[in-house]
Amino acid sequence: MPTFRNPVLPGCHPDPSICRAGTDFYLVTSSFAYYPSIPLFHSRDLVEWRQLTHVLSRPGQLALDGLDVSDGVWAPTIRHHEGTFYVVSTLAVNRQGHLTFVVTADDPAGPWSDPIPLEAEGIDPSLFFDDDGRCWLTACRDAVGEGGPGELWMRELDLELLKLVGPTHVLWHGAVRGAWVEAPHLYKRDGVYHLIAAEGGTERNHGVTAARAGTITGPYVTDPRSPLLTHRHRDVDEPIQNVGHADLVDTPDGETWAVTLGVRPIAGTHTLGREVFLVPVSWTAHGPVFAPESGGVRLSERLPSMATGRSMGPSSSGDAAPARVHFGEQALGPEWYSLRGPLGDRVRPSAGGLAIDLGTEPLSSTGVPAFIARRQQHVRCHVRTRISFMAAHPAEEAGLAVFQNQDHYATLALTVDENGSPQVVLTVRDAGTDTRLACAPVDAGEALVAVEADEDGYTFRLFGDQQWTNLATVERSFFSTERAGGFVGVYLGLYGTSNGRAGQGRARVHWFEYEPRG
Ligand code: 6LW
Repeated sequence: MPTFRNPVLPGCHPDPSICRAGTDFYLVTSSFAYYPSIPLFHSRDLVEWRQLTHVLSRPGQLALDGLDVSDGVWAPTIRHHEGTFYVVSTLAVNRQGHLTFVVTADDPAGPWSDPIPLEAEGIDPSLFFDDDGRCWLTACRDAVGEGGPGELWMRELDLELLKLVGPTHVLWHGAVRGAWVEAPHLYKRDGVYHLIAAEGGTERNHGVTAARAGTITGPYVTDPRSPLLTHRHRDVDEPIQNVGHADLVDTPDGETWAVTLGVRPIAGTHTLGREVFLVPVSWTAHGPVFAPESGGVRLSERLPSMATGRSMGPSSSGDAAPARVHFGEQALGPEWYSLRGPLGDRVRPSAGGLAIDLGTEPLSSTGVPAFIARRQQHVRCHVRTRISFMAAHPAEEAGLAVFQNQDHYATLALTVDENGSPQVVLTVRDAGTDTRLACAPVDAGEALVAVEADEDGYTFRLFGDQQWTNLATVERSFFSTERAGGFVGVYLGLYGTSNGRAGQGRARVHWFEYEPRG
């Protein structure tokens, strides 16, 4: 039987939502404090995904400044209705305030509108278009009167005004009250409204639960088969864990598939973040059945029927990324992000390579440091880069970063010592405290540096005297989400900072290479 490899989107792509327009599928994921916001992918077969654009990519559309990396844009939903694409999402502000918004586009490749705020409480908004043309927004909020998890509610969205109207309908409190019911999506099948949700929190207890009703406003009755999909009961050594937060789509030839998030831990920790897995769904009189043959999410899954007969690549989309980027004058690809806002000219491709004007803000700031990064998408991979930089002061540095969040990362940077001699320094920041792990002299402000990652650790390397030297290895679990906290996986990138000093330092990155290793 022809198969494909899961995850279909490797690396940090949590909270997937999917829709179909004709024979085209579109998928969006959370982007947190990374900028641009809300990556949007296109596929014709559900397996091979190509990034089309970002939904929010103009300066000033969202205020991400000051936010923790795991705050920002959470759990967008994408829907297509009568020629218009809609994305609803939430801006999480220091995990306390939540601002829900909607954006629209005629073409998913853009332009997308500016965000229009909606008076919606809570997180994880979704849209459902009923047969009568009315649109309903569902979302999750703290249970009223309980101040805790969780309650799914619904209100009508006036599509002309893009405004919530009419009363709030409380739909459901989950299969287990108090188990963090969130990520609601509503579907209608054979006259029955099916509400599916995530429950159990986005860690080991995560799962997909369901309820159903004969009328849209309810009452919703818990599907006694809940959880419909979970790996919480599985051995901790299973390759895929924490599955949940699913969205369903029907193919033109009548199959249903779910996209869901999951992680691939090693010895109990994961570094790649929550990734997108594709799961077959069948329908019975009781509702959707996830993974009817295997009962769970698999690394190797049967191809969607519309994809059989097409020649599929050996593995999933993430492996198609270009290995070495030379940073000519053309714009950076969509796989590159900054933190909390655009960098303007501060980091720019140029004929001589990527020019990084040192920012005063360090990577530990919650502003917009001079930093660009891409997701780590393979446990076994390496990054290499050649950087020229002559620091004017030991506080100035530029180099490679393995980044989890502003309190938890490692840098391998070119700088100078107290005597002004160039050196490469490896520093680890753990829960906000910096520790220098290694340093080595280099010639005249130029270095070839690398990080090699595998199941055990991240080895930081320096090239000199015709060979690579290992400076130190940081254990892999240090960079895990379990250790760092929050909702994201590792990003690998390039940065330059003067650590608060005034100055005009500029680093030049000749090339950057990201390559999976077998
Ligand atoms: C997302 C929500 C969640 O909105 O994490 O734990 C949030 N659950 O569903 C960010 O991914």
